[in-house]
Amino acid sequence: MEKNLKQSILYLKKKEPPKPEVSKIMFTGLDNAGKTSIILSLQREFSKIAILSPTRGAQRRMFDFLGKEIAEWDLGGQLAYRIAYLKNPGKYFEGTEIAIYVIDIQDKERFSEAISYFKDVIEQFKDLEIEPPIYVFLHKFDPALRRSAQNEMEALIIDLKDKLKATEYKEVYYYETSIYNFGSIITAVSEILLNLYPKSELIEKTIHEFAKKVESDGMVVIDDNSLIIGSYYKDDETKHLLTASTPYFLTLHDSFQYTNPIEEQYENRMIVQRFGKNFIFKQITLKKESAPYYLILLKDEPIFRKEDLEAFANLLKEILYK
Ligand SMILES: Nc1nc2c(ncn2[C@@H]2O[C@H](COP(=O)(O)OP(=O)(O)OP(=O)(O)O)[C@@H](O)[C@H]2O)c(=O)[nH]1
Ligand SMILES: [Mg+2]
Repeated sequence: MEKNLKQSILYLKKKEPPKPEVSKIMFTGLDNAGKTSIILSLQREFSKIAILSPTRGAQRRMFDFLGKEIAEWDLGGQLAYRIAYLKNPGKYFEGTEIAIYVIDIQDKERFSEAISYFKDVIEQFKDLEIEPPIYVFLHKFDPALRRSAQNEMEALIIDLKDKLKATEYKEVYYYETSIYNFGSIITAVSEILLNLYPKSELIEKTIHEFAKKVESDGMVVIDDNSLIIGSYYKDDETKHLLTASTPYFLTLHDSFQYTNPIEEQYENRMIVQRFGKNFIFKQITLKKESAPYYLILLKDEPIFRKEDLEAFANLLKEILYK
């Protein structure tokens, strides 16, 4: 089994030499839609979300995703800025590889304005002769709202989708998100970014094999930006348990590190027991001086063999860095 995987890695390495180019990901939408909050929650900067003010103009951040450089653009959505972007599309929209269009679904009064700006954005893409996929985040679909007004919200969303569909833009995809359901944001952004990454299937396979070997019901591998780079889930319930708890494990890990810097030689592991299962959180460093990755495994027994983990980490390293 493992041999096959190694062969696939070798094959892939020959087939696809690494491309060091930068991918531009643009967050856009009206002011107050929640773009900056989404970005900050991925960075686990929760305290900053509470005191957020409107973004001024275009804010850029560079980060690394699986060895690929990502330029993340957060386009402040206040009207004056939107006008400025549309006047100078070359500066703001040029080179967009992925667009994330955020709509506040709690703000019905502004749906028509959101649709109108969506149309403006695709006009810019047309003029620039680019066709990036647009991922529409139907945002602020909070857990409380899901409980109290699920049907009403679903109806609104169907209507919104119909209107966006009428634009006949080729690639539009939808995600329902909320910062109060961090799992929804992590899952959406991870899926979107993994599309950029040709090796993601191999990572998925490697995780699958390891999970089976250590008899785990489910497992996620997360990078330092809270993004899931691969996962295995026995069933939907396991998926829900793991994606819902992932951000909290990361936050807890952050806070321990903050109060008590963990030294390399100590084993960096947390075990939480819940529902008769063990959640094992483990940090792994694949390459010196680069950001760590994190594993969360759901298992009956809170143990696995060190050799199995090492073999897994080595395979992952092969895929990501060689
Ligand atoms: N209920 C709820 N509120 C949210 C959610 N996400 C963001 N907010 C709130 O929405 C407000 C606006 O969020 P921002 O992230 O600043 O919005 P923005 O899209 O960046 O706005 P501009 O920078 O002006 O374009 C803040 O008060 C957030 O706390 C969510 O999922 N649910
Ligand atoms: Mg903002």
